[in-house]
Amino acid sequence: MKRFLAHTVVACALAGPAFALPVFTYVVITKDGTGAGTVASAGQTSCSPQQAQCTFAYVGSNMVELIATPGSGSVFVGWAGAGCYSTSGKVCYVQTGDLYPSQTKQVSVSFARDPAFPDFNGDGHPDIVWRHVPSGSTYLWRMNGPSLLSDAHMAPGDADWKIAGIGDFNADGKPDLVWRHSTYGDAFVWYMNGANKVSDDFLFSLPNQWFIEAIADFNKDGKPDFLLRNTATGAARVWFFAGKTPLGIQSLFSADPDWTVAGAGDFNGDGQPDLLFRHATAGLAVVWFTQYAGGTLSLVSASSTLFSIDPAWEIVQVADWNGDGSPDLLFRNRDTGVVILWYWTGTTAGGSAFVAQVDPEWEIAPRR
Ligand SMILES: [Ca+2]
Ligand SMILES: [Ca+2]
Ligand SMILES: [Ca+2]
Ligand SMILES: [Ca+2]
Repeated sequence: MKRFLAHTVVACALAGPAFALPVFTYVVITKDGTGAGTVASAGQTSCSPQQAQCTFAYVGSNMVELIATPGSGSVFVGWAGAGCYSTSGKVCYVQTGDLYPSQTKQVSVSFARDPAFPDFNGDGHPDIVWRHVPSGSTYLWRMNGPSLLSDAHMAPGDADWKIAGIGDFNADGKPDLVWRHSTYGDAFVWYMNGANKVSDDFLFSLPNQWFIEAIADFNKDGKPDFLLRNTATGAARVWFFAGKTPLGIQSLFSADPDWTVAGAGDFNGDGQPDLLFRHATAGLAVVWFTQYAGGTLSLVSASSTLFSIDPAWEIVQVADWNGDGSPDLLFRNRDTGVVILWYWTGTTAGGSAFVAQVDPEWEIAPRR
């Protein structure tokens, strides 16, 4: 036996002065849900969005952190499995063992597709929908970050019909357009395949003083919901939908109508869309974090002021443009037509990029 070991690689390991069998904790990470994301851990190769399962190996008796980050167009849902000693938001803590034999711990992480993500060609990058205000004609810009890839005509349009929202209402992974009649308040959804209309459905009819301020999945059922705001009173209601079918409606807040919701996005990374408020004349911006519990959506706390800039710079889209799991802000100067992308990590500002300058006769949809 001794002679046999002497001729193997194993013998080298066994012959060392600190004789010990290496003991590992293998953490098997399984990903589920309709979305995608990465899992990373200090000193380990990360688990890419394409991998459905990964295994990390750890030595020793430690508490290690697994950090989940949703990919573009996805949101983090949660951790499960006996392998997590505890969890804190997107982090799962795993206690590694030091007793022979090596052990395996199972955890699973779930990511869901964000039904409000405006990616029309499925490349993981948000795109821009332009509407010519005088004629209603609509074009798609397929984007790669701030760079235009290609464009396509979407709809001949009608000046009376405005695009009031973008969201995936038939759960085929492709964003659809919500149209609203500017006089009668009727709302229809156009199911889209990229830039092409496939079919449509009636959604609702409400007086136009109730306008659609944001579309997001507020109750985490994977289906887009409406944030409706009364222009006169500032009252806000959330109307949950299952595709084209209305579910319950609830009050959310009432605020000075000068405080508008510029968009919804998950600014604290808990998977729940938050509301970005902007003051129409002062230009201040603040995030209110939301929580959905017991069948009710509520605003739980506010961030400090994100920025205060000239309100001529309007926020026209809130979406993750660089794939780091945190929403970024697309700004448009209503006077010059310049479009700028401003990257954010949560509520911390990052760099910016010039996108385009387009005649202000063209608006970035949706607009009120
Ligand atoms: Ca769709
Ligand atoms: Ca929903
Ligand atoms: Ca959130
Ligand atoms: Ca981002």
